[in-house]
Amino acid sequence: MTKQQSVWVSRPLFPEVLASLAQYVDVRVETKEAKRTQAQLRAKLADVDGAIVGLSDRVDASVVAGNRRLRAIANLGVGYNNLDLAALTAAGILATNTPDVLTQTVADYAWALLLAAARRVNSAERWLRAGRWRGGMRFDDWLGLDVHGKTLGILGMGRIGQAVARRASGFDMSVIYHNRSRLPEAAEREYRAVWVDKAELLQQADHLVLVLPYTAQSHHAIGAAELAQMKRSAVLVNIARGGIVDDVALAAALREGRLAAAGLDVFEGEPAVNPALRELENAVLSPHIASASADTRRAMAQLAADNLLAALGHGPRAGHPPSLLNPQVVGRHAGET
Ligand code: 8YV
Repeated sequence: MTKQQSVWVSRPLFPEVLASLAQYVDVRVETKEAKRTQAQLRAKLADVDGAIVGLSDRVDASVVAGNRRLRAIANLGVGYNNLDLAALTAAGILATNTPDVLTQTVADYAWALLLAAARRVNSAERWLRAGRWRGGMRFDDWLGLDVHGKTLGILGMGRIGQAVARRASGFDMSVIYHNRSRLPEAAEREYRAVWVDKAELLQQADHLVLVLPYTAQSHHAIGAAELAQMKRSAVLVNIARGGIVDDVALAAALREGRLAAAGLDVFEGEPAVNPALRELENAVLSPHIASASADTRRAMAQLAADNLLAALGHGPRAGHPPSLLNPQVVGRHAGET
């Protein structure tokens, strides 16, 4: 049976998720993830009603200009700096993301990076694999930094920041955070988290985790000046977005011992990674996998599919996508047939 609507899926997804889409719409799936130009994206979206896109797909005004068919864009991620939300809204295109389903998994991963960077896990493993553990290891080799009992700083205290904070109590840590808006008192009590200004956060944190969205305002929120305010013994963890940290300044600070270590899951211009960072033993690097547990990636994909189907008028939530970013568009289509 030919279905009336078509959707484009910009990368391979779990078969069961694709099957749930295919119940209602024709599905065109790419066989591999690729970085596409604006012109290529524009062509892919030219004759579909909706699409599932990811962070490498930059859907801006040039991509949707003149497209009279496209009704919905479902992003595979909670962060949506790859979407020009204002342009999509102006064009009457519904946009959705995948909040909540990844919160705990990403918070777990922040701790994985923090512990690995502080305790030099990756560097030690490389050394062992290279066959260098031949006995005679010194008692004062491989000294790392303690995590328990230290001060955890969190920049950005949304859902993921709060999940990171909650985990700190098991490590008997003090928690300080900076966010545009303070949490309600009850939440601060629950996480034993104290709001401080950004300068104090930088100066006091033994371990600093970045969990803020990437916007024009947060570009290089951690640059040379901010790194200079941090303790030389501090560990920096970025699970948020490349571009929040000035990678050149960070590499210099790590190389010159002005910062002890870093755990980085995101990079400016990824998948390219600054070669200076790749050379550093005190940087733990991973390829943007904080949300990549089997359960969570499945849940993200299913949520994106559910969002898309609902936006296109199908399924149990028809007309009401669970995680809609621009609800004002819904009203605009009311009355249309
Ligand atoms: C990515 C993320 O979506 O949700 C986000 O904002 O950054 C991640 O979950 C995922 O890694 C795919 O690139």
